[in-house]
Amino acid sequence: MKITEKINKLKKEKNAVILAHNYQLPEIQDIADFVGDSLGLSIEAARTDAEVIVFCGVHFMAETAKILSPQKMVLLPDKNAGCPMADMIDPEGLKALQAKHPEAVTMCYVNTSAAVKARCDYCCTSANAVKMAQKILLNHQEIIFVPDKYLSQYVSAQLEHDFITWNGYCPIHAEILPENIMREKSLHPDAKVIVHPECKPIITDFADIVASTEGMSKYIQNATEREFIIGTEIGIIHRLKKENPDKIFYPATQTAFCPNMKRINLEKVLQSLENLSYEITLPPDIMEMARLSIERMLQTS
Ligand code: CIZ
Ligand code: SF4
Repeated sequence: MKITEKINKLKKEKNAVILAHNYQLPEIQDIADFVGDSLGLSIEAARTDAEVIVFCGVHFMAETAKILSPQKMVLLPDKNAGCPMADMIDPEGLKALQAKHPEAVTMCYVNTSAAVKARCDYCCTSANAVKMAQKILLNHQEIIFVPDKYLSQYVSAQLEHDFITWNGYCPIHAEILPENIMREKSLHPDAKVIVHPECKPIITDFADIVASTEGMSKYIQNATEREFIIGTEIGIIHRLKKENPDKIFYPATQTAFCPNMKRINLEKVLQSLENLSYEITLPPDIMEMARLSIERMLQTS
């Protein structure tokens, strides 16, 4: 039996669903029941009737799914699939920053651990960060926005409001350089440049469109243009090609490759279903405290 058949058979036996992030390997996206960004995957995790969720993404995303579906078993097929950006902040560091700004409310990017989310008032994704901040600003002046300094600079420029920030960033998106974009633009002058807000401001300032991965997918499906230079993790290109067989995609750079996202492969998904590994567990108080900020994130989608 082929490995994909084994996975599908076990999936039925265990009443499991496979969720895959947009940055996962093509074969993982192809076997998944749902492919999306962390916001879409969280919504799907909360909505599914399955008893087991095999979460093909990184650790903080699986934690978010667990918080939204505490009664379900959430599995991460590789226990070392983490996010270096999420690891750049811990609850103690955030607590110290909050102590310096007692009047401020705290918004965290979804790329944070559950323990950090438990100390936050709001959580956002790259798809709704501008909207969330705009809403919060109706009632509050001071916002601590952690941990991504580039996302916070991007939102700050959109809203003309300064945030209290943290020195975190995505090492993959930060490595997308102006010369990469310039090179692709000189080879494909008609291509639209579409980049992620985790990129440095010098990249987001230059781009035609700044969007989350779901934003990119939506924009491109509705676009009349045919060619696109993609400034985000290259895993998304598989999905974009499937959705738009008549359009052409050029990665800004092939080095925009997140090794953590690529840790999961078909063998590990099969093992995960066979052994029900690696189960995500969280202390009940952390889940309870983190849930509020995540529910606010879901309300602003
Ligand atoms: O929110 C997500 O899933 C991430 C990390 C990126 C994006 O834009 O989808
Ligand atoms: Fe984290 Fe960047 Fe990898 Fe996304 S692409 S999981 S933000 S390191």
